[in-house]
Amino acid sequence: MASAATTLSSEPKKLHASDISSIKDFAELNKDSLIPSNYYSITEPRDDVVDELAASIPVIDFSLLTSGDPQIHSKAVHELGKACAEWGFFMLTNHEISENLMADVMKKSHEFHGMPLEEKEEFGDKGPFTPIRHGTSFFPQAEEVHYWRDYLKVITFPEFSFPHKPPGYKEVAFEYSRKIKGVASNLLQGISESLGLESNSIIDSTGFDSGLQIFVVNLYPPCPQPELALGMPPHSDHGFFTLLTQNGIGGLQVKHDGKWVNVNPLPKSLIVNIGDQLEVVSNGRYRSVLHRAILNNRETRISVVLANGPAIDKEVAPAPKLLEKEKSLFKSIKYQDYFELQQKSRLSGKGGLDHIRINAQN
Ligand SMILES: O=C(O)CCC(=O)C(=O)O
Repeated sequence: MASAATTLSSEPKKLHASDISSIKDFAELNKDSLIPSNYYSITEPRDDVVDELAASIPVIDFSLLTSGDPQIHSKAVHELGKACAEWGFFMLTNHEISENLMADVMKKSHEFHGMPLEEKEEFGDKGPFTPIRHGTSFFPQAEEVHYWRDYLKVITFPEFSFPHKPPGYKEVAFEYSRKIKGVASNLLQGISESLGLESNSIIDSTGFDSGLQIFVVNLYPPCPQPELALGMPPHSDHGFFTLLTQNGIGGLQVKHDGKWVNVNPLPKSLIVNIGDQLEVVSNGRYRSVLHRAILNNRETRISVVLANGPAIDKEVAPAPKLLEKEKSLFKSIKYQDYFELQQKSRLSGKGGLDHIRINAQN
């Protein structure tokens, strides 16, 4: 069995990710080596990336969305709907989550991944519904190609779980998870209104108040050949939307009009991307956005990503009011079943949604 201390020769070798428990440890020991050939995951040409569009990424001001002034509120709802329809992606400013809390979450997340592997062994990934999972790549045992990231994934809602170390992590994570849930709830109300539905319509029909929240902490170590590998492949997220913050190091790209756009978040903002369940309830009006994580060869990148979705036992379908004048584009499916489906097909873009799409001919 190859250990993290394996030294690569000048020829790229194939190295099974199940033999690497942490790409961070592997990268630290193999700084100047070629990466294993089964980490080659960039298949599209680099000129698919456009920088001109980065400045056009929509910005939503949370304080306007939650304003008590009906005019200000409805203008913000309109902007939110436009961002969801045109990009499926936006930056959220003035969201009321303190800078200190965000900094604490990032610091503790760094400390978690920095602990020796033996300290993290008890959290080893044992499957999608295990409350706490630490691992590398996405699902190494089932992949042909692996991804240059380590992760911690924790179910933080409806029940809160969290690693008991490093000290203080659980406490800041609890506070952050609850604050994000509040922001997500307000966003979902605004999104309902933007679709012409009652403010609480999606929240009530999908059991959002006891909905699944997954707290993901991705670590992407420097990669000696960032032009060949990815931290995460193009994918959409399974829930309603995901709120992301990072440690100041770029790497997220979103697909817009067929091109990859680099995301350079505004200071203190949260990055929000629309997930598959919102595409379903909005009957395709708000499409989930493809995104991926690219790498660099200098600095470690950390992203803290909170996915917020329906209650796992709820059947999710397009909102009935939207179907008064149009055909349903999706079959209804229990969120738990969708989540499992999406985990299996995640590495193929929006493969999860393809399973429940109703063909136009039907
Ligand atoms: O780290 C990033 O920028 C992307 C993370 C992501 O897409 C995910 O965790 O699903």
